[in-house]
Amino acid sequence: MKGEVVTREKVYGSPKLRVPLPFRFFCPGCHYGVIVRLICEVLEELGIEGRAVGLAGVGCSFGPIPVAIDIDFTACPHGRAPAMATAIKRIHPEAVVFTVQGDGDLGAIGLGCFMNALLRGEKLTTIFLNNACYGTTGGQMAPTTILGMRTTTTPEGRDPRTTGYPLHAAELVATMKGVAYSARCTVHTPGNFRRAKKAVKTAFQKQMDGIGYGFVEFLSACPTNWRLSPPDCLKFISEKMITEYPPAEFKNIDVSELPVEWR
Ligand SMILES: Cc1ncc(C[n+]2csc(CCOP(=O)(O)OP(=O)(O)O)c2C)c(N)n1
Ligand code: SF4
Repeated sequence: MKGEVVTREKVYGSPKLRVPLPFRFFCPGCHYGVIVRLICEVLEELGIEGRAVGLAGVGCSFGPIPVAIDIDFTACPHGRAPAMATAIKRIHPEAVVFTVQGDGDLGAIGLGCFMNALLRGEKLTTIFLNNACYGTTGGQMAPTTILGMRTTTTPEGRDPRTTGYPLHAAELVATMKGVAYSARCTVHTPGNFRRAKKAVKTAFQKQMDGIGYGFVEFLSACPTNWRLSPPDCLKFISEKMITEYPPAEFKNIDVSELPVEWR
């Protein structure tokens, strides 16, 4: 009726851990903000705000993410988040320690550091941000750039004869014995957001249960360097990225499936 004031129950709001930041921290249409929200929701739902420790790699996550999530969070030298996370976890085994790393940070400069943390079977969780380029420095080719994709260093499109083949991190991680969980997700639709939340929760749970490393790869839009509008980025993810990088759970084991010597 005209003039009637309708009050509605609030059913969805910002997570308490999500520190409101000015828009300029991420470009419009970047999925990093969505992933930050997802991490906050998971930490709150697991009730681990007080013992979670985050470590961000160098990249677009470096500045904003440690201040956007209201927990103990620091940034690391390029590619070295798994080493810093290892030290923190071993000194404070009760802490729930996780890294947030881009594909340049984890898959290029930090690949050795990451691989060794996996080989050691550290009880850590890693959120891997795959936007198929180096976002911060101007959109250069990353190990995850898909074949034929134009970047500032592959202006004719990535050619495997000169730059090799893309890194399939979630599949690779799943082959390693110290790993308890490995999945690839996207946040480009609400349904995928929900599935991704479940994956991140499981990856944290594996660490909390002392089973092993938990890893979640995210396909993430970078409108600025892909030179696409935010809606076209969603199309690019659903038509191109997902073909190269299918979202799936590649490993999910419990204690009974660990190698005998590991239990
Ligand atoms: C030791 C070192 N080498 C190079 C750089 C320059 N650098 C800063 S960010 C970056 C790329 C980060 O790309 P990615 O990990 O994909 O993260 P994104 O920016 O896409 O989030 C590079 C090479 C640096 N800061 N430190
Ligand atoms: S450059 Fe790309 S990854 Fe970085 S904030 Fe902008 S859209 Fe996001």
